[in-house]
Amino acid sequence: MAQVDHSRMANAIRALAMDAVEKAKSGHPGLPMGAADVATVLWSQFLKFDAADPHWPDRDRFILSAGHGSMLLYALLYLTGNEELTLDQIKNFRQLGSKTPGHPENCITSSVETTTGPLGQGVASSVGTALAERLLQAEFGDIVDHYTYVLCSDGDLMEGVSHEAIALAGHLKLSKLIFLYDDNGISIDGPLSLTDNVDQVARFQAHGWNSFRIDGHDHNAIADAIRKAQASDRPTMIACKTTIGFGAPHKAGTSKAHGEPLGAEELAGAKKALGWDYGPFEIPDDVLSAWRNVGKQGASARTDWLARFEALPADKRDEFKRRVIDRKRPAAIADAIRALKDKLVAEPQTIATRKASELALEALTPVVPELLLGSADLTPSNNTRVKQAKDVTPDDFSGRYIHYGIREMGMAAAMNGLALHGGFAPAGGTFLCFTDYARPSMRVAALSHVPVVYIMTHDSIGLGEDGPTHQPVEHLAALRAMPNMRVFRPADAVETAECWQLALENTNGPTVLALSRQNLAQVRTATSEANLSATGGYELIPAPGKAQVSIFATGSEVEIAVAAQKLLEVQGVAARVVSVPSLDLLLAQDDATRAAIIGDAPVKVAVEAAVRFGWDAVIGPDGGFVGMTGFGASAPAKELYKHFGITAEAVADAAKRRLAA
Ligand SMILES: Cc1ncc(C[n+]2csc(CCOP(=O)(O)OP(=O)(O)O)c2C)c(N)n1
Ligand SMILES: [Mg+2]
Repeated sequence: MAQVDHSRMANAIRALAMDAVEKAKSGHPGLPMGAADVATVLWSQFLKFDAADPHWPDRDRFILSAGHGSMLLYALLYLTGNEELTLDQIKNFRQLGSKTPGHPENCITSSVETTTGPLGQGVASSVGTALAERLLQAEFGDIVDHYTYVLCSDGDLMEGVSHEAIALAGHLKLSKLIFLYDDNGISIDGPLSLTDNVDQVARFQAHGWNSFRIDGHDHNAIADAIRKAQASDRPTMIACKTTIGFGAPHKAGTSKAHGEPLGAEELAGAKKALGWDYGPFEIPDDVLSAWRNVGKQGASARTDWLARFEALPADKRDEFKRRVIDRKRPAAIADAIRALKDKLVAEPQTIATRKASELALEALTPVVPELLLGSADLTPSNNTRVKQAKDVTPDDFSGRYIHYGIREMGMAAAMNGLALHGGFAPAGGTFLCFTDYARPSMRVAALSHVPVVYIMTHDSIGLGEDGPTHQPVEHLAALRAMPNMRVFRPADAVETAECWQLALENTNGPTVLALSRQNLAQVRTATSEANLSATGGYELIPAPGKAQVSIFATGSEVEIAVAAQKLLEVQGVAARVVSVPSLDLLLAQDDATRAAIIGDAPVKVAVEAAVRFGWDAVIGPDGGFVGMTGFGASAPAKELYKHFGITAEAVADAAKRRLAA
């Protein structure tokens, strides 16, 4: 077979990127053109993959953190013979229904490892990807043995989350994590010198990485650098000096190459300069077949791997298959939760729901080995650490507890990488208020259907003395507004157990558990086979007779609703209480189910120690709402509830005023 020159292979990427962006009349040609040499060396000489099975569990992961350069990834997938990424898909770049959306989305294109586009997210999630590899190797041995490569840009490294990510990776000595930094000195506004003069190589070294600079167009230098990175005992960042839009006669090296079609003339000039004498989307046979061979290079490694996998003891093999390949949760979750509920009904507990969450985790840990707990430095407050959990350390990856440090977004992004890698159900904690710090990664999880659990404690003014900086008021509404983000706020220990079951059984997206700091009476005192929280809401207390009032409440305010119901009963008003552990899940029920739960009492009142936003869907614009209208204050919790008027009396009054109207 005739050898095809490296630069012709790289030019195939450049040409496809130019042509696809030109046809779509939008997109980013600059990065694929600049990073084509780096990508060609990596994919043709190092990346362990088999295009025939893009989901082979032990493939090297390639994460394009600079998602705007998506055509680089699509070109590589097409050229190497990935069946999903046909030439037609490239021609349909950025069109509705294509496998080639503007930025890579793992839930649209199954061969894309992770959704990127918000700069920094790929860099940060890759820490979880590389960590998953270490953890699984500690558990399953050498059937897990791969690298995680990240192609990142100036923007990725300017984003704050990159700090959290590289600090965590450096601390954990994730030596199989390799960053290829597209060091082109250009961002949208112009040369980087407008805004930044960080010495990135020194910065990474300060974070415990191995890092150095190379010429990103010199394929021998690139190959040497990757070999050095592979041999390192630390994660490695290779700063690859490149020219954005390499080959474009006027736009190369300028921000004009970043994010718009080159235009017919510039495109023709670039092809001429690159010696690429072919029409739009045309790849000459020799180049295509060289790339197709790259796609087949990993076939024998995969066959070997399959043989080693088959030779594993049956229980290990089945467990690996369940967790990493089929990604199914254990059936034993339901039994463990039912047993816990029975125990709680037999011996009711007045405890904070954060403590109830710990009880649920104690029950779940033995039956859900993929559960990977952790906290952003609030372990004793979040109650995330169960007795069984051992810490993960740089020298021992056999543990199941991660101290993420004070890095909320870094944690949430790493959890995305851990879950997407396969093998783990990550669950990480912080205060509910600090979901703001994690939100960009939480949004990526929701958008790209990543099953992770956020253990968010201190969920209202009920946290008390820490005051308004720590008291969430708008967070529940904000999280409920996010599509595919499930939000639970359980009322007691029984509901907390039910919500944990629902969180772990939801493999289609992320879940927030909003948990109280303060103790709550157990309102669920009867045994129930069924998971009552599964419809988002249910009638906790029926009205004595025909209901005149429905009271809706979540979490810590359910006991207030229960007290209000009693007050009203004494005054001759028949009220029912509906517990709503998940408002979003209730609203997502079919019309009949939702209507039955909401009921037809003429007066509706909701109570939640948060803002009203979102509740009108249940109580209507004229319904009564008892909650917060502004920020909280620093004082003991009980005083705050009185001060802000979140009391049983206020709920009963709101109902009576409406009955009288
Ligand atoms: C969080 C976030 N902020 C802003 C953007 C918009 N954006 C896309 S690329 C980019 C910067 C481009 O510079 P660089 O990362 O160096 O990429 P290059 O132009 O070199 O390809 C920006 C600001 C984004 N995608 N994500
Ligand atoms: Mg740049």
